[in-house]
Amino acid sequence: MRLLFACAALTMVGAACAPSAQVVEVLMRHSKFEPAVISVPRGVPVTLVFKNADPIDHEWILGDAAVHERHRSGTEPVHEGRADEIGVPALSERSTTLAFGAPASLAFICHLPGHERYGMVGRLEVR
Ligand SMILES: [Cu+2]
Repeated sequence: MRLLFACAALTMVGAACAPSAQVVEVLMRHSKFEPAVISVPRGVPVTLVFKNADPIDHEWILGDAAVHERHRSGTEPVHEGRADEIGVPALSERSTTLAFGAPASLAFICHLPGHERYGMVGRLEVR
């Protein structure tokens, strides 16, 4: 009961319901990610809050080279239910919570047509 209460209280102020969770806001504006480089500690849940300020849809796809190649070729157009593949409709907000067990350097890219070429790319560093 005590834990549930703590979670509810945390949720009211917009934080994730997890111990020591970090919140990182990622703005999608003018078809760019701000910030374009995100550094997070390993072993700690991180809640990423995506705010799309553009009048067009965007997405945030995190992964290794193979993941991005699949999205580039269009063989995985749908990514519902994946915590590391988030569609963010125009002028809306979405969030996801991830945790990483080991140091890593992963690209995140918007794979909607033309967006990667325009520069809608970034990098997540797990330290
Ligand atoms: Cu985009």
